[in-house]
Amino acid sequence: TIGTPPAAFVPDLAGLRRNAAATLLRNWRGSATVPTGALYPHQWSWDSAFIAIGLAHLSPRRAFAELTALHGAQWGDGRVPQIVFNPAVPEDAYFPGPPFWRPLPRQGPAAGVSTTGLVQPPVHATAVLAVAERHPGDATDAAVRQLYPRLARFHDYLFSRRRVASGLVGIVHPWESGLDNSPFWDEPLGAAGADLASADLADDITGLRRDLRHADAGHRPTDEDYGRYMGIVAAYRDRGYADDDLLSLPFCTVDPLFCALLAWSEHSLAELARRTGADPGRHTERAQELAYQLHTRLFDPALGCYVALDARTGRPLRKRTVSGLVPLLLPGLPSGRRSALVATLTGPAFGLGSRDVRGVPSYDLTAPDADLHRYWRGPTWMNTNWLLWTALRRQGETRHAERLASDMVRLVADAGFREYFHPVTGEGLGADHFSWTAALLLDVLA
Ligand code: 9WN
Repeated sequence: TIGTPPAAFVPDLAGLRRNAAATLLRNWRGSATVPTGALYPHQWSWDSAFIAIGLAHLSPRRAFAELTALHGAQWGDGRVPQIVFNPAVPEDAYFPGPPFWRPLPRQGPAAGVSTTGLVQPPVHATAVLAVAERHPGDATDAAVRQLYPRLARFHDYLFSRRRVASGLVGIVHPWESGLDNSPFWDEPLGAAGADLASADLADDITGLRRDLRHADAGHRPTDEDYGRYMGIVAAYRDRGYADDDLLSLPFCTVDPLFCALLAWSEHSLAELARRTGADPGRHTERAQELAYQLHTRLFDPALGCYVALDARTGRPLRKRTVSGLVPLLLPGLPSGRRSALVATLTGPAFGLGSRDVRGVPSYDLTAPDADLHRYWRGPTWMNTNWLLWTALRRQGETRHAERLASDMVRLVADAGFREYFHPVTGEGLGADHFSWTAALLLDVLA
């Protein structure tokens, strides 16, 4: 009745935990977990790392199995692929499916294993360490001994083959950032578009896209984005996914989230090395060197966050995106950096703690081109929120961390285990039964 205050929000935490576990079970395919059944019917690299962090609360054996399966598709050159295709799924169930990525080169995966030729943000060593810390024992020691050399080879690949712009590590496709249609990539994609005009772009991109059968077109990247994504892959594929002369590729950028996760995971790798009797020193050194480059080259004091860099032109890509807040995870931030990032996080652009904003949006809410329904251009995502929640706790920002955790719980309690959420209304967007949403909620509720 009028005048009655709304009931206080009391989430059913036991029910949420049960449903999160059920979501992960539903998406398990025998050796790994799909991000969600229809839209993404294969194994994705950074999804599996987040999923393992959640599985650690249910079954450490399964958590290690998830990451072992992923690393079974590691390439000869060390790269851990963005997607491992499930041979039991029809090749046209996901676009672009296996045929588009062929031929895979000699330095690719083992014979009979089908993958893409890209990578995703390296959060895997951190996931392995998280599972290991929660479950000490012989089985964990054996899993760590098995996974450590593979994780180290992946990082070796990134540090040796993907180094661009004085020591920073680059990406060669928006898909490698994990934040595919982030506003960061508008400018470099626009420039690539001109070069790609004559490449083998499909005429009927809409007809080929499978995502549009499972999600609202207004929540997804556009056809124009897809055309460019395909052209950039084609250029990389046609040179055998070779990483020589990266700057001659149509797209080559440096992303703050990618570099911050690599530096963070390199610290995790140092701890995993210690546990296996290997030398942690080289990992710590690499982590510190990369963090130094990130802190000195990518922080934009006027925006109050880190920005990306177009490695081809040397131009900074000056936007406030959630990627630019993720370096808050790193130990040893330069003086004043923590408070600058927290001010941005809690200011009007991201609105953490404000009554009108749910979680941390993927893009600056005050930007004229923010689109609160469309993928990485505004909506709130559980994985980036989990990274920031972790960062806030590590930096001793307990009050903000608690507020973020309660926003995350409430979003899921209201809208379900959705892929992403409207940052103002909390409406669920994209796919449902989304694995990392379930996994990371389990971790927040632990
Ligand atoms: C391309 C699986 C993946 C996530 C990415 C997210 C989305 C794929 C797509 O889904 O990307 O990799 O087809 O749109 O952007 O971060 O890993 O959940």
